[in-house]
Amino acid sequence: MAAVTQTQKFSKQFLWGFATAAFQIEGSTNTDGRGPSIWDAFSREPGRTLDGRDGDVATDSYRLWKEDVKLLKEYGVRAYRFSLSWSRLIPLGGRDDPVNEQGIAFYNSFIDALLEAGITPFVTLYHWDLPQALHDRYNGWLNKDESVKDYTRYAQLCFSRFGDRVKHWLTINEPWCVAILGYGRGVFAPGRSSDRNRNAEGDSSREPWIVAHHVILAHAHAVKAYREEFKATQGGEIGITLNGDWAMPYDESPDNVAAAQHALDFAIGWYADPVYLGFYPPYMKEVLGDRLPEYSAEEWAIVKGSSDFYGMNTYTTNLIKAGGKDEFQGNTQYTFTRPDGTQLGTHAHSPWLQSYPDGFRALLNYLYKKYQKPIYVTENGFSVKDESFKSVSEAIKDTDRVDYFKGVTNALKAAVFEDGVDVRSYFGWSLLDNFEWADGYETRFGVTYVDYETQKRYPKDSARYLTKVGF
Ligand code: GBH
Repeated sequence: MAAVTQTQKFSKQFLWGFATAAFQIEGSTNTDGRGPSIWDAFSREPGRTLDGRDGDVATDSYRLWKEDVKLLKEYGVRAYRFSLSWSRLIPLGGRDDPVNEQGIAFYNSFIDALLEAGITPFVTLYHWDLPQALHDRYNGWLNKDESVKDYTRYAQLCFSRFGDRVKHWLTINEPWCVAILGYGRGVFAPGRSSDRNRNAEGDSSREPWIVAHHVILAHAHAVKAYREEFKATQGGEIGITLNGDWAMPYDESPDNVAAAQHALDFAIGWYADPVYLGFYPPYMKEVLGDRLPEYSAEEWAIVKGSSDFYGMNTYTTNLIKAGGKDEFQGNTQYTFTRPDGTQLGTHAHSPWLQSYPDGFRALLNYLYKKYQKPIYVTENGFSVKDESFKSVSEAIKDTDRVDYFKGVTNALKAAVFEDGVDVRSYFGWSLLDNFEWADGYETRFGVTYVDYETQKRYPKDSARYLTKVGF
């Protein structure tokens, strides 16, 4: 691949910035009328997070949001991606439950401050924090009719209260994680799986596929409501955002080449094929049989075409070998070690993450060709190894993260300017170090270091680097 010069620039409309999610930064879980979410209780259970810490304070952004806006201004971003806490807006979550006006007021002030600073709000409706009351009431996402109706009403509330100013909506963040990590592996809230050492309830062979089926439907109904009731007057865009990493055959053997496609089918096609193409990947049907639920004709009509763009969260590339019994990976095996024993890239703190910029470019090309939609890169980032064990002055010299962003932004430019892929945003994950789910606070993804003792924020070199790229 030819080298690309840094002088090529994106258009003024290109939305670059950073991303966060409500539960990972807000804290104040019991303030101003917020109701509990499934992550509140889950993160407080002993053994659920690596460092035993929960989300009750996080980066304290519910209180310190003005500092976050100040940082965004300092970094010169054009856009900021954040999520709304459902249970802050509707504490009990349901369609007939009361709205919390204090929650509405909080996000109103926040959105207004962003706009005043010339920063475009890019809003996620659901980043994994289901209202606890809905889980207690009817088992949350396992209940199709109730969850679809309640989620749609929640989405409508957000469109009606914020849609005069918010023109970029994401329905669901990474449904793969909701289904597999929440209901398959049981490592994320609500913590359900077949593993009785880990979880008291659940069925890993069935629930993930059912939950995903319902989540897609809920997404599709929210989009339908937006298009029918809001789009004409508000003029915004709406879609889903999927996690998915590039999959490369371990070697050129036909089995491994086929396996790489199978890995993509289970990680991405599971959602993208229904939403953009109107069917489930045939390979998934082959593996899961009748455990993969079907939609009725009326449901397919709502699901197919239910995203205005492709929302892409990506972090790494995996080498794929055929075989193994991990159904969640489509019965393929993932590795970072090449046949000659070398590593694909630089190790992050997260065991599942290595840098590999060519994979980022390849994934953009694959998705654009297959789904033929403009792509919004809504998350991409790197956790530097052992960053939590360094002093602040050491940690902010985050060379591995700078190198990662250097590689990826060059790959992005190559995909856009050489390959002709239509990419419209780039959000680095994350504005701040924050609550990294089951990892607690030990794993840091921020371009800003957070000292959790004082809540002081320290820009890292990577923040400066992306500001300089400037897009
Ligand atoms: C994103 O997920 C999230 O949207 C964000 O909230 C999070 O903070 C960020 O990334 C960093 O982790 O080995 O089976 O457990 C990234 C997608 C998919 C990456 C699952 C980790 C682990 C698979 N994630 N993957 S497994």
